Amino acid sequence: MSENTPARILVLNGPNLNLLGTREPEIYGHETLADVEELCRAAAAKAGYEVEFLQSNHEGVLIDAIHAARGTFCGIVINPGAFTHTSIALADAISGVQLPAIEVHISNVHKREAFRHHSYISPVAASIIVGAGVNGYVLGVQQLIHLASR
Ligand code: CA2
Repeated sequence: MSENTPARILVLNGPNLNLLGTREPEIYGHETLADVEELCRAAAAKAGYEVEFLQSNHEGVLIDAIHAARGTFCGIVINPGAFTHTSIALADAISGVQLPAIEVHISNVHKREAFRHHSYISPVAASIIVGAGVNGYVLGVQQLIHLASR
């Protein structure tokens, strides 16, 4: 880790991900968002990193959290939910703060409806993890730590 890089990771979750584990288990699995938070904290702690974990159904709340991450976090793991496919504003926020962002999707969006195949976030993401279930968040945390350690 370089001297000035905070050992803190921001994990963001977009709309409806608060429902994780309660509906559509065939697509999103049985783990809840609280389980995901625990997985992220455990993966980060192994390398001496802390996690701040936030879910919001509101685009502006996610954008404000991204803006506030500058200087405080080494990067962002983000599952933008359906904002992935709609939000230029979220993409602009990520490119604006110049922090590495790892885009995570629990499901393999490319196996699903055509409208899920396009992401406004992917062009501004450092890495993209798709279809690995909730383990994608763990991979995202590990990838950010890898990037911060270079
Ligand atoms: O696969 C993913 O992680 C998604 O980002 C999930 C989004 C979807 O709009 C993206 O296309 C792919 C939806 C999140 C909604 O999560 C729910 C979880 C359980 C029950 C209902 C919704």
